[in-house]
This record gives sequence, structure tokens and C-alpha cells, in this order.
Amino acid sequence: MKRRKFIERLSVTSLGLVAVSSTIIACNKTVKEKRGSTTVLQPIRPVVIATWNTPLAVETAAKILQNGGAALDAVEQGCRIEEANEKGQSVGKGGLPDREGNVTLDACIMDEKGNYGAVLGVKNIKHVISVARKVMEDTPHVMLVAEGAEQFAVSKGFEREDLLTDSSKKAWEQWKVKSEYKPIINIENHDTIGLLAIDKNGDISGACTTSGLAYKMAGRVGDSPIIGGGLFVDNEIGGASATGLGEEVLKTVGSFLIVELMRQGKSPQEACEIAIGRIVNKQGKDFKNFQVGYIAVNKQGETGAYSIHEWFSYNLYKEGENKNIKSDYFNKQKA
Ligand code: SD4
Repeated sequence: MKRRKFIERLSVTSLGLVAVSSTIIACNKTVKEKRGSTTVLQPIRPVVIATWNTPLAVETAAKILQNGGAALDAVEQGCRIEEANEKGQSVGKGGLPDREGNVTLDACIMDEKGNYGAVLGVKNIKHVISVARKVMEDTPHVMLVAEGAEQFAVSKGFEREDLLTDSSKKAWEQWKVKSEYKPIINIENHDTIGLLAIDKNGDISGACTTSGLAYKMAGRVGDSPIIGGGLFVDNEIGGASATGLGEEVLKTVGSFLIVELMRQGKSPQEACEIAIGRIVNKQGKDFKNFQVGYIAVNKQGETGAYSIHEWFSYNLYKEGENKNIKSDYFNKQKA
């Protein structure tokens, strides 16, 4: 973090002064400035950040944290809100199906100890984020796929249900008329939820859940459930999550890249911008056809977000306020 930013957030104790020339000692949880009396940087906590316009999910997570709950519970419960929201056509029940008309869900979760659990290509189970948590906590594995994941979920008491809603079925039937398969993601309208939280203890967790690309090939999995792709958390440093065309996120291991950039001293905002730059530089002009958006938070509670195109937004809970914020973006040229 830049020295100037440290100084801006220093809470001054008895002297009522901030001495720019004095020594700053950084450690994981606080930063202390010593000059006779001690001045302590207060990290911002709790913090919740989530992709897209997801106020209810963020509010749900924030309430858990305000009551002293763990970041892991907050991110899981926040994701469950979107999984149950049938109007969201990219997550959980009501998600758009693959080309065969099957809704298949992907999710992953990561806790403050670096544990990780994921499920890929799961049918008939709505709350896949909770299944991912069970994989993390109740099995010696990190990933379960398709039927195996579904059977595991049922063995843990999850109920099977039809995830295809009338409106998603209708949309799929309309798509079938032309069956045009373009493995691109539109720029304006998708809403995979990636959610990162820091609790009052300063512990960071993250979660990500999606139905993936609409009308994808059967068996296709994107970045969302893949560690380092759609999500990465390192409790010493921070966390990052992605939305958009998963193939491009995976090729650059986007969320891991952002956390590693923060480890090297970049702010969350700088790290998100560099990670988007990596995709854009690799794709040349093709980046005009797809969207990727990133969110990030560091251990101090600073946040960042950046996307290729306009129309990416995120919800941020910080210092008691939950706001939807338009992300800055790379492609400022009007089409
Ligand atoms: C995927 N990243 O499966 C996901 C799609 C997405 O909002 O973000 N949709 O590639």
C-alpha cells in the first residue's frame, strides 16, 4: 500500500498529530506509527464486495459479519441469495441451460486457512455453494463433478429439484430456433456472483457460483469453480473474483494473478487493471466481443474493480454502507 494512503487512514491517538517523517511498522493486522505516542492504522472491517448488482446478497453477508460471524458463513449465505433468486438467469435456479436444455451449476468456496471446495457441472441441486463447502469440510478432496457431486449432495441432505424455470425454458426454446452457438458472453447482461468478505477478526473468505455460459456445450465448465480462476483467497494478502467469459479468465489465471500482484505491493485497483490488461493484450482486437470483470479486496479492506467494457458493477459494503458502484473499465471507445 502506498505510504500516502497509510497516512490518510491513520487514526491519531493522544498527540492528535500525524508525523509523516516517523517510522511506520507494517504487520498483518495493523500499521503502527511511533513518535512518542502510538498511532494505529485501523484496517477497514467488516467488508463485503460482490460482482454485479447484488444488494441483497451483500446485505445478507454484511449482517452476518456485523453480528460477529465468520467471513466463510457470510460468503456462503450471500451466494445462496442469488442461487435462490429465480430471476437471475446466470446463477442457481432459473439459470439458463446448456444446449441440451440442462441447467448445470458450478461453484467454489475458499476459507481463511486456504482450504478450497468446488463442484462442477451439477444438475438438480440449487445451493451448489453449500455443496462446495461440504466438499471442502467433509471430504478429503477439493472438487467433485456432475453425477458424483449430485450424489454427494443428496447424501448430505440436499434436495433434488428442477432448476429450469418457465422463463429460462422459454428463452432456451427461442434460442433453439436458430441454435446459433457462439461461445461468447455478452457485454451487458450476466450475473455470476463472486463474493469476498473480511470479518471482524480480519479473516478473508470468498465464494463464487454460476450456471456458466448460456447454451454452453454439455460438459463445459468455465472459471467460476476453478481455484485461481474465478476465485482466489490468501488470508495474508486478500482475495479476488471474476465474472465474464471464463475461458479468458482461466487462460490468465486471473484471480490468482490479482492476489499475487497485491502480494507484490499493488493496490486491489491496480491489480485488477493489470489482470484485465493481460487479457486484452493477449486477445488483440477480439476483446471487443466479450466481457470480463474483476473484484478484489486486500487485507487492509481496500477494494478494487475493473472490467474490459462498461456495464460491470459491483456491490460494496464498507463502513456501514451497501452501495452498487459502476466499475471503471478498459474499453473507453464507443462502439
Ligand atoms: C463462466 N464466468 O462460466 C462464468 C460466466 C459468468 O456471469 O460470469 N456469467 O465462464
